[in-house]
Amino acid sequence: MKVMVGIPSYNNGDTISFVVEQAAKGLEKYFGGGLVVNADGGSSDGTRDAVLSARVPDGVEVRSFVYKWPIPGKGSAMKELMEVARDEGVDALVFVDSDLRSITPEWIYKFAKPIEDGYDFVAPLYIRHKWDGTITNNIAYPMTAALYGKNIRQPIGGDFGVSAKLIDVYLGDEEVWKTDVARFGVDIFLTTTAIANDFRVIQTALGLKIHDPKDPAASLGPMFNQVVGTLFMLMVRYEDAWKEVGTLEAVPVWGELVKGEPEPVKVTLSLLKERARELFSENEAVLQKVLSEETLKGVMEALKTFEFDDVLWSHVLYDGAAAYRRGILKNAEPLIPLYFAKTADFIEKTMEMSTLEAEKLIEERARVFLEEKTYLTEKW
Ligand SMILES: Nc1nc2c(ncn2[C@@H]2O[C@H](COP(=O)(O)OP(=O)(O)O)[C@@H](O)[C@H]2O)c(=O)[nH]1
Ligand SMILES: [Mg+2]
Repeated sequence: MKVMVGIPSYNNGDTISFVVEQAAKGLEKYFGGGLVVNADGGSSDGTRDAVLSARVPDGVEVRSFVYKWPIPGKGSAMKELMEVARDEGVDALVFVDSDLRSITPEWIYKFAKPIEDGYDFVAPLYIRHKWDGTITNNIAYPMTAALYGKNIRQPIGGDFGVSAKLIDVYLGDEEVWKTDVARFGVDIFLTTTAIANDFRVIQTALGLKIHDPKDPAASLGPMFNQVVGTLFMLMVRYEDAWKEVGTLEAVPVWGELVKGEPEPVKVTLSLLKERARELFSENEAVLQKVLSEETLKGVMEALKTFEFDDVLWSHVLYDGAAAYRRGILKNAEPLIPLYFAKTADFIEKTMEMSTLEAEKLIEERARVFLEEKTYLTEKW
């Protein structure tokens, strides 16, 4: 089987050579060699030199290029990595992030082998610190579960295995790459496209995910906007794939998940609260049009106490999706303050919990989103 590892990067000079080396070892050990390709966004910190000077075994070829697609972002890098994979006629493309510090050679096997076994899309299943992945835990996971009925725990984990057949579908629609799919919308696009088109999907058990984490209030606003905007766009496109779904289906897991407590992620709670209130005031006029009267009332109360339950949160996202469909909401930006408020609630509730205990709350959230789905279908 011909396997390629694709690595998007932008200023990851400190971490990327480790990723290249682990990937190359995996290719050599499990597939007798292969191709590692880096698509860079024009880094100024020597990222590409770090890639090209990584020490890799014989039989592994390493390439690095700066993508040409005019939108700067992770998605543009992944688009052009898929074009390379298609031109090279690879059977499986494995995407891994360039800031991963817990990747091992086995990860490459775990992403590529299920493709050989007939799967088209391999989602990662790893343990992340309870405060890492707040967009995953608050939005991407419960929304994907409730809408499409697939229990994929890490729909935007960032690392994926994809088949050649699926690559053709991703690249088939040029227009979509002119949207936030070219940025951080890419992960939810890859996952949703695979499930909505009934491709064979599996999760692969990887252990811990350790990477350069982000403090939500300081740096996750734009990412939220790109992920949620793309999710709403895909809801319109794939309406027929989710509207009738009323149950949550388990998605098979390849391998065994190892347990462990990941290194702590720092979150500034006071900044989340402060930014939630500030940005809410700035966006209040549009939110009055987007949210139902009851949801708006709940949200205003939540901004006082930072008690923000899952029913209310699901209504915020469902109101947002319906407003997006009607053109009342052009993008997800006005919802950022509510994501911050919901995240503040989660941080406070899980302050004393282990990651495993916090995990139970997140699973419960997916169930609530599914129960509340009629709220969405009535408004849609
Ligand atoms: N080429 C390119 N890669 C990017 C860009 N932004 C992020 N990436 C890469 O996408 C991957 C995930 O980004 P990261 O910031 O770690 O996001 P997170 O882990 O999802 O919070 C990393 O490998 C980044 O280098 C970009 O603008 N251009
Ligand atoms: Mg990262």
